[in-house]
Amino acid sequence: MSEFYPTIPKIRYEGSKSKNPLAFRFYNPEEVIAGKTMRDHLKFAMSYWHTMCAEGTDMFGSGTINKKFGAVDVMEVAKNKAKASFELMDKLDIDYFCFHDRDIAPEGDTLAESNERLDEIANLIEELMKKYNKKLLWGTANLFSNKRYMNGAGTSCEADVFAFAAAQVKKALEITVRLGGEGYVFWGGREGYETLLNTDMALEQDNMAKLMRMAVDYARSIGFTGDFYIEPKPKEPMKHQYDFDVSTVIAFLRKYGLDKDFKMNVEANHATLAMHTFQHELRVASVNGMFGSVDANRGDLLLGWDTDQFPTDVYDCTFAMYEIIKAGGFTKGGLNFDAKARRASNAPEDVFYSYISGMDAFALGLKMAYKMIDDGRIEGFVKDRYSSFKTGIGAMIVSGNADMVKLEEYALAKGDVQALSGRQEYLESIVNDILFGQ
Ligand code: XLS
Ligand code: NI
Ligand code: NI
Repeated sequence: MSEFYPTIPKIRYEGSKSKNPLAFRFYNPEEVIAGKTMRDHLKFAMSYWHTMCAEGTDMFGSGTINKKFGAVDVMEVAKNKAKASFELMDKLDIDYFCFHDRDIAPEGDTLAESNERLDEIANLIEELMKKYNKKLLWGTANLFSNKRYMNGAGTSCEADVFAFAAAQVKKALEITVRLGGEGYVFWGGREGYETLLNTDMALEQDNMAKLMRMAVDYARSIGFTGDFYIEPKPKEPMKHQYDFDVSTVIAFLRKYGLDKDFKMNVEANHATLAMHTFQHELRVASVNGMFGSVDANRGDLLLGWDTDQFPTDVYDCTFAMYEIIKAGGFTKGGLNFDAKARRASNAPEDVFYSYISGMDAFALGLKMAYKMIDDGRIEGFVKDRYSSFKTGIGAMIVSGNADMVKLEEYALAKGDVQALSGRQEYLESIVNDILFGQ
């Protein structure tokens, strides 16, 4: 069989001394850490849209990266993309992938034609999954590219558009179930508004919740046992998106009684767009019992949009893995590289260098996060910092046995109290010691 990446060999672990750019230096899939292989801890996934579809277009220029895979006819291109994607996953030893309906098959002139095309490509993907032993982490519907969704999909001001979106979600769910998907994602790209002058926010949000309820009910009725996720993002493409950040989404889910049906798919670059850290968003999801999956990437401090760069910052990866481990690790979720090579990184091998850089960075993050946990100094410090809530007046507060009168009595008797140092710099240097000390 002819290859789409003939110059790329299977990428193998060669250890940190290797200078081979087409090798892993830190990601050793079968290495066991805390009772689990790195492969199972990290559950890496390929994003179909960036990897197979993104051609390097930007606001000022056309594509720089050829993703036609030697074909001309749109369906032939789609088939070649499918084949190339499995070759790529095989060579990179990535077990999972994620897609939007329109990534795998181009939209037709009618919904019926689009659905037929989807079925045709899904047949091929099903075969390839068996052949290469790959799994679907999650599926989703693209409810943002077509111009019919310019005012939103589930939050559109027009019922026909809502109905069309629902039909698209139904089909995407069917394909996800058929391919054994472990999850289904809602990312509300156009679910928001540009100006309140033309927007009925209350109705839009009620309708969005209805679409989600219908989707959950339908999916369960056709045997979907995976997790549903919402992927928060504050803006882009809309000025304001309803799924702003994890906290906002949790409030939405609770308001509509959907909080037992959804978890979070947290994306690093979306966190930073919301003026949070990746770690913050993971922590908020985790403390609310809603941690699910991750879209790994990074933004650029100097740019205010979703640059979707491959994650290579080891501190970020370490703190992210620290949160993920503390949240119990991935169950049905995984680590999807929602990331793309830069526009100017346009040679076929660049996509391999990109994935290798991200996979190695997260492998390091995993190792370092366990080093932090095993070291115990950080956790010990936090425990100690809150120790006054273990006994005496603190224990009364925690158990709900304090009231305003008792607390005033206590405070009056004390006369004054002193707060303790937070020791941020000391803790940051401990982290460096754990990461780089011998
Ligand atoms: C866009 C989102 C998108 C979702 C899937 O910013 O990250 O790619 O992950 O619809
Ligand atoms: Ni994403
Ligand atoms: Ni994104």
